[in-house]
Amino acid sequence: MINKILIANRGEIAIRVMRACREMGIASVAVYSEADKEALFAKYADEAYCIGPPPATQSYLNIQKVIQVAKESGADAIHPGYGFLAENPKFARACEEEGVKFIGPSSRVLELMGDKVAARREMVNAGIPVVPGTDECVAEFEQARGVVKEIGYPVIIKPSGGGGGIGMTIVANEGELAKALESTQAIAKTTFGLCDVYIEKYLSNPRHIEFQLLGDSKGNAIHLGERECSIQRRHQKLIEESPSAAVTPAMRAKMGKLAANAARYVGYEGAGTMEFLFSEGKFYFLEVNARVQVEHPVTEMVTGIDIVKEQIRIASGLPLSIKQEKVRWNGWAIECRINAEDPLNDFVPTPGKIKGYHSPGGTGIRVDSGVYVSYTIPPFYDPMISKLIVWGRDRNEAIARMRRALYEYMIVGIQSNIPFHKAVMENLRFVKGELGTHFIDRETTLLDDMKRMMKREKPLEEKLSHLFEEKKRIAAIAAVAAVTQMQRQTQPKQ
Ligand code: MV4
Repeated sequence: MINKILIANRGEIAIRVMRACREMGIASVAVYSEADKEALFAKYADEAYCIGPPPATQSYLNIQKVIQVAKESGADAIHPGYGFLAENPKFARACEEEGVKFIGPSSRVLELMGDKVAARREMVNAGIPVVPGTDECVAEFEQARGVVKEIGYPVIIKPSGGGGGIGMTIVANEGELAKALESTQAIAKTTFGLCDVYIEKYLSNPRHIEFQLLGDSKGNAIHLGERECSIQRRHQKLIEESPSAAVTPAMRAKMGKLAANAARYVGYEGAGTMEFLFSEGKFYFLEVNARVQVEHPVTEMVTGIDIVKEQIRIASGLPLSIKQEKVRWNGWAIECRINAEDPLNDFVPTPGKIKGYHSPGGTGIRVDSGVYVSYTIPPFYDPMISKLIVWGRDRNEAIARMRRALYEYMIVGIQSNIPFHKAVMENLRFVKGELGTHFIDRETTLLDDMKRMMKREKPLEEKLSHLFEEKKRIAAIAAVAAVTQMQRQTQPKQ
């Protein structure tokens, strides 16, 4: 049994994991960088150790140091969260060799899923539909030409060591092919240390839909349904929901079963996500994310299953706590990632001191965050302030609740992307569920809508400004009354 877990991460996800530990009677150990001495997660843990200077390469990515602290503190297991070392097969292997349980899949599975060409091939063998394309790496121009002859333009060239969109090149015609192949190989080499690339048919404006999976050490694997993550900007997801408005119960059952079978096929242990593109009613496998994801709470809200607890149970050698037939999906959940960034200035990060803070509450609201009043968000890591998750009986209730929550959310001292989320929640196509990965680029009125809404809120800001230290710095205000004209136009029918 696991008695003590070291959390090799920071911010909201570190706290999320420690909360599960607390409920399970497991002690928690935080490791933090010099930039995170005052961070909430370092205070929340039962024990906390500084592991190095602010740059992640010298702290959160220092494999030897993290394992050393695990051993010295007597931790039986390490939870890697997401990002940092979460999908690093070298780290998982080091844990395996040092006798500290890595909470996640084996180093063998991490290696397999990290190689996108190998993962694609494995999924084909497991019976998962993939985008038409290559089943091996493409090194030469003639090879690329041969592939494209079969699948036709447009195509997309992807680095095999990549994932998450980095270094991908879209090719519209043969004139662009040679240069695109060369440049993608070069990016692959500098970014991932491997010049291997592969080619797929390019789908225009597909939806991004992913399935949550859980596999245990007894050979059981189940799915917890899908999440829709189409609202993203520069490969950063901003809004996620579960279920997806595009997925019927029959499709969910069919694809979920296929995905769970594939997890069983590769011997997947832990929580994982199978990402798909969804276009014209069909799913196409993209990649496996072998970790707990940022957006896992929307699945927890609709299934009632604590995914982090399941991860810990699985790592302890226990079977999954629930059978597939017992998984029920209830209602609708939406998550907005609240980032310290300026939506009026091309979303540049705006780290700094939070001078006033009030997070929303009430029925159906969950806020996962690692911040507090007077906390300074350091500039070294990703600028997420919190995740705001709402639950409603149906999508319209969830949207109305998210609007209400966004208007309750007050962050003073730094800019946040809350105004952007308010604009999306009032966007007609969003309300209708007409989503795609190019949603933000194509909804050209979003920025103007946002500016108009910010102007409209000005008088209410004044009304509330005495509640906070700094006048006129209120980024969001607790007045549902502010949701006036514009919101009525797009009010979903209840
Ligand atoms: C694609 C695609 C269209 N067709 N694959 C981006 C994230 C990564 N997980 C996969 N991505 C995509 N893969 C095929 N076959 C469209 C995307 C994509 C995208 C690609 C390049 C630049 C911006 C993009 C934004 C959203 C989705």
